Amino acid sequence: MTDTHVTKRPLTLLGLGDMGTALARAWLTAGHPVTVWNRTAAKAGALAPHGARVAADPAAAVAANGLVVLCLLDDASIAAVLGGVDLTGKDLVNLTTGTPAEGRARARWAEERGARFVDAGIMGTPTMIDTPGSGAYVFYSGSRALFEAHREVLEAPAAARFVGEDPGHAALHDVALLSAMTGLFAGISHAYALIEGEDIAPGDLSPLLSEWLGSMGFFVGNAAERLTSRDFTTGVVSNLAMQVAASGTLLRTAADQGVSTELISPYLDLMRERLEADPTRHGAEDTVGAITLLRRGAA
Ligand code: FVH
Repeated sequence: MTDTHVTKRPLTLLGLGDMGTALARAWLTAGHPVTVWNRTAAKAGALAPHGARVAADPAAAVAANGLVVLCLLDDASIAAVLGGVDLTGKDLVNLTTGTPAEGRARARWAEERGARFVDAGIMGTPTMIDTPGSGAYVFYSGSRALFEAHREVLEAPAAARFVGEDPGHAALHDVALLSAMTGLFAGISHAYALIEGEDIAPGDLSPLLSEWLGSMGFFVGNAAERLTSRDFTTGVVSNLAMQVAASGTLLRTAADQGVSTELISPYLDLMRERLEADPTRHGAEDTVGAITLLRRGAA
């Protein structure tokens, strides 16, 4: 008789905030034995009835399994939790949000302690974890061997996207997408502020805004192509000179509506700076050319 029972691989999870708890539940639901530890013990205790094994301290949690996942508040909390813990031979996966520099430093730190390391950036909220169709996924970078060895476990709560062996690149992808989202949210906030006090309900503007932002999504691919070719002028449909002239309308309307321009002015200023540097040449460009001004701090 063949034993068809497949044992799911065990893991340790340190950090049971909103995200850590969602991840723990997903792994438990998928049948993975999970050892947990959390600074506030009650959050770990709450998972015991769901099958989690609760470790008394970080050292015991790390000793329990070869795969150790971190989902803590920030990089400083990793040092607070794992300082002095023996990591020899462990596979560390860091789901804590951090900068690329922190990811690279943590990789060196792990290597010095005899551990393999993968950094990660979670693209999703706790409610999107283990929710089919939510679109949540996680960027991973660092040791490809570690990632491939644990891919099945890592893909249980959300899809996985490995973005290379530079341990800083998961965080860089994460921060790039979150930064774009920040600008998008800023623009949406300004739009809603403009209609406040008028006889236009936010709910009436909402579908128009969604539709418009969707149709402007072409800018993402257009920018990538122009930044790759460094050709900012061929086939331009809305040139920089026109866009800068039109920006006056945006600013005057905001003033008339009593709305601060603080969320949109920096981008409009950047376009104007690009134009004024060489009006004849840059005036015919796509606005993508303004991106070249942003790397002021680069060596
Ligand atoms: N929640 C979200 O929407 C986002 C989605 C994208 C990814 N982020 C990042 O995920 C990390 C964890 O986020 P979280 O939502 O679980 O955060 P909290 O609920 O605030 O839980 C924080 C956990 O970290 C523990 N902790 C904090 N400082 C220390 C410390 N010095 N020593 C030990 N543990 C520490 C905290 O413990 P406790 O307060 O329960 O005792 C929680 O377990 C994060 O990087 C997000 O940016 C989430």
